[in-house]
Amino acid sequence: MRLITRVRSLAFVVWLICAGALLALAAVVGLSTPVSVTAAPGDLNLFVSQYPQVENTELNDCVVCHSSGTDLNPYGEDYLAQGRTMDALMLIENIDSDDDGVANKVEIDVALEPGDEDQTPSQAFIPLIAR
Ligand SMILES: [Ca+2]
Ligand SMILES: [Ca+2]
Repeated sequence: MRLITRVRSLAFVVWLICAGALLALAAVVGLSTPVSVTAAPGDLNLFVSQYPQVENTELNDCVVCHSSGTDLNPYGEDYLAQGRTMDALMLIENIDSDDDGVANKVEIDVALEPGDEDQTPSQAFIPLIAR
């Protein structure tokens, strides 16, 4: 009887150690995984509400804020940093999130991605667009 009780106690201790190790592993994996943000349908609806001119363009898509999968592009990061609201969209209109030399709103007006530095309007058209 004593032996059975000891074996059960030992099994319980081993189970506790394994469970603790699994929890520690899960915590390490969780902490080392980059934070990703998934666009809520509300974010895109908000964007299209603010900029209805993009409704039938490629900007009516996750690419506005995401570079790939759930990774945010610079515009998405700025939008997130400002609180993911209509006010956030307006607060980041006049900055150049992707550092391509053109303000976000100017790019949005011509349906180019404000978070993709490889998409920028021709420098010759910028004075006309920015009016
Ligand atoms: Ca830009
Ligand atoms: Ca751009």
